[in-house]
Parts: sequence; C-alpha cells; structure tokens
Amino acid sequence: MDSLAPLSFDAEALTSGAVEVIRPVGEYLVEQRVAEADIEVKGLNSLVSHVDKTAEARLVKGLQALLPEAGFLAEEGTAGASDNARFRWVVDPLDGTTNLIHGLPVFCVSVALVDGHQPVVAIVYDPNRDECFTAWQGGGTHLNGKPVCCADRSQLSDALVATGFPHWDFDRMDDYLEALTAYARGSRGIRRMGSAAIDLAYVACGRFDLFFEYSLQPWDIAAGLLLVQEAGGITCTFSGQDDTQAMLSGAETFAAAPGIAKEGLAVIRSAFG
Ligand code: 2AM
Ligand code: CA
Repeated sequence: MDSLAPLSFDAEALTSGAVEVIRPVGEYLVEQRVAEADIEVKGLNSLVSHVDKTAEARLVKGLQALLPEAGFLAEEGTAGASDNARFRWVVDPLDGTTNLIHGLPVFCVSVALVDGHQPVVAIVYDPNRDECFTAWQGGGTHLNGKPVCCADRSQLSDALVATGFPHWDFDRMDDYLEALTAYARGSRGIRRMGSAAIDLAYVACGRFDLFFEYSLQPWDIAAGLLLVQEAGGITCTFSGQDDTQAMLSGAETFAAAPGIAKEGLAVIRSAFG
C-alpha cells in the first residue's frame, strides 16, 4: 500500500545529491568496452557484464549514504531485496546493456526512489549526450536543470511513437504486432531506442509522444514513469489503469503526451484487449 504520509526529507535536495552520485557512474559507463568473452547471459537475450555490476555497486554505496533508511531494488541484486522498507531506491545501473555491448551510444543510468509503489524522486542520466533528466514529486521535470514538459500534439497522426520490441516474452507477440501495425499506419513514425528509461525521458521532454512496451522490469521504468507524470503526461497499464503497483511492475507500460493519450490508448486496448 502506498504511503500518504509526508516525506521525511527534502526531495529536491535528495535529487541533487543523487545526481552527484549518478553522473560519475554514467561517465564510467562511456569509457567501458565489453569483450564478448566477458558477457554473462542471465536469461534469453538478457546480458550482463562486469560493467553493470561495478556501476551498480558504486550507485548503491553512494545512494545508501544519502538516505540510510531506504532499501534497494537493483537490477543486478547488489543490495538484496528490502520489501519492508517504506522507501526503496530502484536502480538500473545500465539501461541499454545490449546497446553498450554493441557500441551503440544509447544507454543510461536510471534511478528512482519509490515510496511504497509510487516514484517520488527520479533521475535518468544519458552520459553520451550529457543529458540529465530529473523529477521529484510535485516539482516538475527538468533536463539539465531546465523545466521540460510533454509535447502538446493532439492527434496520433502527428505523433512520434516509441516502443521496445519483445525480446524474451513472446506470449503477446501477435497483440504487440497488431498495435505496431496500427501505429505504423496511424502515426508519424515508430522508433526503438533499446532503453526504456530513455524512451520515457523522451516522452517527458516532448521528443516522443507515446511509448508502449510489455514485460519490462521495475528498474527499467520506475524513474521514467515519474519523469512523464511530472511533465504532464499520462501513464497507465494497457487497460488504462492508473495503478501505481501495477505500473511499477513493468508488466504493461503505456506513457503518452496528454493530448494524444486517449487516441493512443484506444489502439492498445483494441490490440491487447
Ligand atoms: P537493460 O538494458 O537494462 O536490460 C527495452 O526493450 C528494455 O528491455 C531496455 O530497457 C533493456 O534494459 C531491456 N532489455 C533486456 N534485454 C534486452 C534486449 N536483448 N534487447 C533490448 N532490450 C533489452
Ligand atoms: Ca533496464
């Protein structure tokens, strides 16, 4: 159950402190080259290397010092799960691992602090473009310190749609392809970056108008959800539920600029319904 009690810390100051921890980790990522021999396979198309693990250990150490009472949910499991803590840092040390391994400069560090299931602080740092997206609850979304918001487009036909192709869970592939077909016909175009955190950050700053993907993990989307919410966008499940627990699971992620959310969600409902 999500807590409604006031936060026991200054969210803006905590965001600034977290950025100081995250930036050097992002810079570390761009310096890395990963040899094929160093890659471990966690599951189908789920790759990890010493880079992910080193980055995560550095993040956990730095974030732990900022808010000692908070637990962790981190992709590589560095700090262990801490289900009983009210606050948890949800950490993806390297979102876009496959891109980094292939030398494609599209990856980021994604960190959120969640209160129950609601993200209250979010940072997505793209070290390749030195773009730091931040948000804290009630404070709006910023890109390198400047306020940003979702696009003001009002028709799907003018929208740029982002998605992630299914890469390990193919159960809903037919529904997914139906949605992809409808967006290909009905929008300005479709992009696939390979980092859900960057996709959501781009919805938050108006570069993308809509993002959808299924079977993600909490660390892929926790920060990005708050970035979109604080930028005036809509976030929900494929059935349109604004349910923080369901959304944070990553099972179904839909995010859109407010003016096209209804039309965009109708496509998803029809395809996945
Ligand atoms: P990761 O790099 O942290 O694993 C996009 O589809 C999302 O799925 C990304 O946020 C990415 O997070 C995750 N993902 C895992 N394996 C992937 C793969 N083989 N291709 C693309 N994305 C993958
Ligand atoms: Ca990820």
